[in-house]
Amino acid sequence: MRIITFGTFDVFHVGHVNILERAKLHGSHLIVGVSSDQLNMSKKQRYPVYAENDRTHIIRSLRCVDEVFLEESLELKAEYIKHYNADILIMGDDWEGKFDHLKDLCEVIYLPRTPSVSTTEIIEIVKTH
Ligand code: C2G
Repeated sequence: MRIITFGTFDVFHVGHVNILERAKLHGSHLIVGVSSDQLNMSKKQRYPVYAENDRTHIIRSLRCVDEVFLEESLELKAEYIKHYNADILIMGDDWEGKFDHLKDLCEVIYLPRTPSVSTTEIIEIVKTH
């Protein structure tokens, strides 16, 4: 089974590694679409802390990850799923229901997020230290 997942993975943390490792358990090949800097700018009105080349480099270095590409637009999920021949789309449950329209293309699974860790919170902690 070929698994695909998406994310910014900015200021990489244990919640990110948990979802990638758990996603990999559903198949044999894990493909990760890393959101581009430009996509983040349009989505969150700010650039990520780590630039896209560094974020893709980190994700590519993980043992559980087989393939990495840059996600240029949120609207291209169907195209990415077809292009990479994915059987299952896996996302954290903060996206619950958001990708159900892709169920005619592949299986869609939402996994529970790791509690109490987020990039926003890490940035706040670092700021106040
Ligand atoms: N995640 C998690 N637990 C956390 C934090 C994040 O399981 N404590 C998961 C999210 O649910 C997501 C993945 O890690 O599946 C990446 O999270 P983000 O980098 O926050 O991704 P996001 O900015 O939501 O980008 O096309 C969709 C977007 O690219 C997703």
